[in-house]
Amino acid sequence: MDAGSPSTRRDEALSDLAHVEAVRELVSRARGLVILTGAGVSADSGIPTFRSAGGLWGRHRPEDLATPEAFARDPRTVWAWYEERRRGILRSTPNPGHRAIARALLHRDDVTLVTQNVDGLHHRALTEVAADQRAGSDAGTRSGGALPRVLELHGNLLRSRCSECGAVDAQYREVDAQSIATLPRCVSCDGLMRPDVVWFGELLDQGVLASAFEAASASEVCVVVGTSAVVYPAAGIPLATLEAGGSLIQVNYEVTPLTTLCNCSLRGRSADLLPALFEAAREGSDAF
Ligand code: BV8
Ligand code: ZN
Repeated sequence: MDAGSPSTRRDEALSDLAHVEAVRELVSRARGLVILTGAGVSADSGIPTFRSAGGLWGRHRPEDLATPEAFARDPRTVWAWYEERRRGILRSTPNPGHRAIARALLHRDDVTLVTQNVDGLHHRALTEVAADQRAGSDAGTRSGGALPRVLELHGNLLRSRCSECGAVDAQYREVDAQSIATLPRCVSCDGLMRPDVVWFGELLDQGVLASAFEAASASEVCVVVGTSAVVYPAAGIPLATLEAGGSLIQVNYEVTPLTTLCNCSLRGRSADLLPALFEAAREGSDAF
């Protein structure tokens, strides 16, 4: 599947693994690769998504829980919902899709990972795969050195932040959301702590966002994995690659607003498709 001009851009709903060959060449030879992930990449780790069947927003309205107004109105309920999600994250482990992305990042320094996810699983996968590579149990070329940066657009759920002075606690501490009195408070100013995530109506970290768009505009290929592509400004990142003349590959088992803009849309579970898509990185081949 060549990079293709807009006229060849179409939703080639290539089913599953049988077609991953067609795009592996495009991905492994791209000069600059940006990977944007959403909740779907963590679904195979047992973490509920937001909008697909059985997702979090099916049972709750985002406006009721993931906004500063909701937290001001009822911090106990918001913390109870987030603490349930945090415990789920602590019980989960990175899946083969996270590890495949980690290998790609460790294998080449012109790969940028941008995630909407707040579960920290990409960083855990990077830590695990890098350790395996150092121990020699996982092929790959990167030895030692700092881990590649993960651009977390929407923050990280295992961190908390003071709603008054902004002090961040990077350590996960179990939250007892039984009553207002048991909610966590800031050690510096005694302000109420909140989950360190970006809520609807809140600005993203402008430095992180600028880095994400810069990488997207400089990449020949953007691979979008497991996102319904409805939340902005994150959903604008793949468009930056397209606008700069690059190609768009989607990995999702549903159609999304990006599908018709893709050079190709691989339909299936990311835990199955990503190891095949980034296989070259696993074998340590030069191509990738
Ligand atoms: C802002 C953190 C401005 C909290 C989240 C109209 C147009 C444009 C924008 C807006 C608009 N109206 C309102 C806005 C702004 C709003 C927005 O985009 N709303 C949308 C809903 C219309 N955006 C904002 O508010 C952003 N801030 O714009 O500020 C501003 C300006 C001035 C002053 C102040 C502010 C902030 C947005 C961030 C919100 N926070 N999360 C938390 O997690 O609780 S968003 C939340 O949605 C998560 O981060 C999640 O990652 C993200 C996106 O969802 P997805 O990741 O895509 O997940 P989803 O379930 O939707 O889809 C999963 C997909 O995976 C599906 O397609 C499914 O098929 C697929 N899948 C499932 N399993 C698998 C799979 N695929 C492959 N394999 C599988 N196994
Ligand atoms: Zn404080």
